[in-house]
Amino acid sequence: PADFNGQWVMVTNENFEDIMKAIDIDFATRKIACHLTQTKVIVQNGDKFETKTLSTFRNYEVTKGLDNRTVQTLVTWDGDKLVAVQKGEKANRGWMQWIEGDLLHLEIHVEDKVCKQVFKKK
Ligand code: RET
Repeated sequence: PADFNGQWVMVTNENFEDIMKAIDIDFATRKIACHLTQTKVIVQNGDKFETKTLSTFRNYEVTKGLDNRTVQTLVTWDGDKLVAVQKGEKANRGWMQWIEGDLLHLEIHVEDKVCKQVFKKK
């Protein structure tokens, strides 16, 4: 499989606010969160991943939700892309993550909203 190991610093973040709205993150949190430079720390061992999304404001570990909803997450490989399907109350929820050169791409989707994030290897 592809190698995602490392620290990745956000360079672009499109439509993140739409995603936060779609999972009902409150206004005050959204206003702060959409300006954060997020860092992703990934520890990968073959098919085993520990991914943390860090920021000066709040952190996120994939096993814990931000919106208190229960989702059933299934992550699979599509070639060298990681594809997550998150079954739950919100339709079409999940994300896709892949590497191009020294960039990490992450596309997050909920309902009809799509957020595109790009991170650069530190
Ligand atoms: C932050 C800041 C506080 C508010 C919100 C956040 C959202 C984090 C998200 C992370 C998704 C990570 C994924 C990782 C895949 O490997 C930045 C913690 C709402 C949505 C999909």
